[in-house]
Amino acid sequence: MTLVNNTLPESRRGKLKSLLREGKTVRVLEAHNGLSGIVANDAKIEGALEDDQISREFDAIWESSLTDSASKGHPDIEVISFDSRLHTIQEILAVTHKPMIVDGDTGGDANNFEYMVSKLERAGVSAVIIEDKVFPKRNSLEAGTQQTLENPEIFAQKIRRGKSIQATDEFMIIARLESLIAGKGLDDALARAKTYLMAGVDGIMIHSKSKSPDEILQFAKSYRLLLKELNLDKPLVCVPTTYNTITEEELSAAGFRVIIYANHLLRAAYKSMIEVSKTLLLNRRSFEADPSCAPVREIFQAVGFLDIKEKDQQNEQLTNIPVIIPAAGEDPIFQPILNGKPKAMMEIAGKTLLQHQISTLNQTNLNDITVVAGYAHDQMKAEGVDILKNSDYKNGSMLHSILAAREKMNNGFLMLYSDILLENHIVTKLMDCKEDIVLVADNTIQYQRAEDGKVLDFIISKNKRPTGRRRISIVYENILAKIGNKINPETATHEFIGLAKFSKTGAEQFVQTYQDCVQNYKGKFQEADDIDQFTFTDLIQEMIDRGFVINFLEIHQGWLEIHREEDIALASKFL
Ligand code: SPV
Ligand code: MG
Repeated sequence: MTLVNNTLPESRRGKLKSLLREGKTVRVLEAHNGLSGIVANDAKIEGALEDDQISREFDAIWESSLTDSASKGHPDIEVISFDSRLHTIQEILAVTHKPMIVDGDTGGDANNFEYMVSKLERAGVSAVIIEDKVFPKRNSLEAGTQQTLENPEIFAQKIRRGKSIQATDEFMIIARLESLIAGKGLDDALARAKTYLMAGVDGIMIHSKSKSPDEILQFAKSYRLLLKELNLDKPLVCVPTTYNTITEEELSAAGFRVIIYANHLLRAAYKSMIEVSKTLLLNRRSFEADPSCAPVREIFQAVGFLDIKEKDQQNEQLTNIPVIIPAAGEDPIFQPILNGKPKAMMEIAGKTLLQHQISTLNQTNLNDITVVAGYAHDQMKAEGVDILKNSDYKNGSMLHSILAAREKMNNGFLMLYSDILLENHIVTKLMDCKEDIVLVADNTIQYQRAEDGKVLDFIISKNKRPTGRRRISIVYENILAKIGNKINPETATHEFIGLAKFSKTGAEQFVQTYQDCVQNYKGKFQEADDIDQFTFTDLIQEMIDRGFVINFLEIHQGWLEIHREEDIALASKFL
């Protein structure tokens, strides 16, 4: 998650000074682009270690000239322009919240340095470290490289100019001593430290490429005395790349207040890249390289793509998801009172069944409603809905009517049987479900037997719940194992109420499975005697059998179906 790290320059800039003021030894890790910035910012270990409970992370980020240059395929010789460095710096700042220390190389001349200070401070950087070499410097780590040190007075003047230009008290300018790198010895380093401290620098970094920490430990000892002499308290910084067996604890005890791991993420990435590229060449496929690669999903997680996916799903719910009401069939039970009208036009409590459904849907912001009419379609009338004709309604099941509205399914949809009355909260809860396919399932049959002979769409839940306690769950991890009206009611855990939600992905899976079944099957199919008559629940069962996860939202009552004449009186009461 990267936007969570969003922080303003003024909130970040002072953090390094605060950590130092608290007396903390600041642990810093290098970053050279946005992704490595996220790693440095977010890396954390927590847990038990040798009887201790530990929680460790990095306190700050080092924007290194070596790794910034190398990641651009260039040597570390100040050939990468400051603008390009600033681009990397901004890239890292945009996705992190920890304080940043920038490797300012030599800082250029005093004029250049003033602009550098101004731009870094404005960006929210906490400190810049400049080294006392002559521009264009050479990286310090390679043995035998020619190193030219700057005149200490000229360098001190650069520090004074930088300090005079910064706008806040929070920004720090740290002077990096290259005497040990250039073979000039401890005395030169100490003399320079004194000059720079007197010029007003905020801290000193002593650099070394020795395998042993001895020379920097010796320097630290003398530095302590120097601070005493000058009556100052300025933090000492080290970069233990070559003398890497000394621990943070030992460095801290020697007086170092900032410890920088200056290049490790880039080196780690480079080593892995070489290994993986050779493994691909060797095997001429990627299978063998996979253990050396992070799963794509982990990268998605790190850069915030999974959050985007979730937000998109929320948007999808906010936007008007289409509702499809299949209402094409003829219902002989009600014909005496319907006088040739479709069942959806049945009057209950002063409104048609369809109008009741429309107002429930509208109250949950669902206004894109398509009714699929068949029998007596010219009598199907309602305000604010699209009426789609399925002329072939006699030859198929309700599923075919649902699929007649296929072009409404592209971004997900809701499906509602046409003879169901619902309380609004059921639709609201369904809209909150994030899974790709969710059916609404009533658990009443766990407490009360289904009426004898009544044909219901039974469900068997994958995770059987302990029964006996009445409860309504709005936790959506419920998964279907079976659905159909031929399931033994004794083994059923729920009843499908005729309302379901499909996300964009769920709708794609639903339509593809339907098309595959229609094209490739003949004769008996799931509970249907013939594939031509297969129903919505048959298709859902087929999807379960094919390994798709079908979720259900568990409810307890709050809805009614109009299947028999006596349901009309019940419905009037319900409404
Ligand atoms: C860097 O990381 O760019 C440094 C430290 O300046 S070093 O490479 O050790 O010089
Ligand atoms: Mg550098």
